[in-house]
Amino acid sequence: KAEEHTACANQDVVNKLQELRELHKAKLSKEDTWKVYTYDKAIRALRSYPTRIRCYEEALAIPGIGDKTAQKITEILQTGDLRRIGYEKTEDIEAINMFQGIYGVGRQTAYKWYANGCRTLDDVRARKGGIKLSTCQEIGLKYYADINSRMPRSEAADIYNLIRPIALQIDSKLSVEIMGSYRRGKPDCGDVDILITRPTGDGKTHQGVLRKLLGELHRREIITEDLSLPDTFDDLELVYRGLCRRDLSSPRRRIDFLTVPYESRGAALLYYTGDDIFNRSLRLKANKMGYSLNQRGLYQGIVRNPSNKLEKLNEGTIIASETEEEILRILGVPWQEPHERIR
Ligand code: DCP
Ligand code: MG
Ligand code: MN
Repeated sequence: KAEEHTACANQDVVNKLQELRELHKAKLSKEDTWKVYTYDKAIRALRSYPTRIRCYEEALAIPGIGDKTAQKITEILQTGDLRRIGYEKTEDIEAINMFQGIYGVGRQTAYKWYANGCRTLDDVRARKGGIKLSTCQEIGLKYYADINSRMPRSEAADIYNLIRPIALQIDSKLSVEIMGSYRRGKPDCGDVDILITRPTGDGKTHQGVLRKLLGELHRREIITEDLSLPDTFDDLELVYRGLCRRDLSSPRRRIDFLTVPYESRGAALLYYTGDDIFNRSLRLKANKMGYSLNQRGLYQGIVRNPSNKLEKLNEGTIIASETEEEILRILGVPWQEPHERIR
């Protein structure tokens, strides 16, 4: 039972609102940020709404949907279209969205390139306006089409099944798992997310494994480009991003690795399974209860600087991290199978 198979009675409405959301997402004003938030909330509400919406009043009665969104929903229901999309879809926004499809290009860079006169990917290739690209961005541009297409689930499985035995050859006690949209059962995946950890017992850790594994995957031409390597391979928690391919005739695919100490396995499973919206709501719930949740664990008693919430004045103590069940139980969230963890 995968995400896409969960029938949504108002899928066409969701699609149009999603399209409008993406257009606002590309803009910079506070108002646009607020609109993205509003549409996210409405889309979430619509996804779990069981029946076809009949009229404006019915839409307005759904928690999370306000007057203006209800009007838009009515327009989509009546005309099959949303005029607002046309108004928002200006040439600059389309170009900026396209530039942001280049790996490593954020909104600021996309705007800068537009201001420098770039309108197409060819303009970017020609470095129009004297723009400069980082190594990552060059790779992102070169494999633009590959990176921006999703792979069938079976291809993600093939890539994982190539990598797992190679990792186990390095250390047979490793736990190597495929996460992200694959674990949620999606029929297509944007990338391959792999979690590596090692049950303790003989005193050894997975330290050093990622470096060896990446070396081996490069040698076998499974990994073709690195996008971001850890600063040092000495830590137990490492993040890697790169490109890989199943075989020489396959497109390049994005691949991510995360390694964590075994005590953090539950928190890492929870984090890396997602989806990102589910994670955000869990973190919010944790914060409201006075806890703090990240990929390492659930913490209690973290004191933050009131004028800079990002600064921790105290590390707090870890109260759960080994299993997903334990973390969800403490948060008072009923158990949800991976395929149910969707926005
Ligand atoms: N994640 C998160 N917040 C982010 C990015 C990621 O919580 N900003 C977590 C939840 C994601 C998981 O990491 O499910 C993997 O990230 P991906 O970007 O690979 O997303 P998915 O695998 O869910 O989807 P896709 O098929 O697009 O890769
Ligand atoms: Mg993924
Ligand atoms: Mn990923």
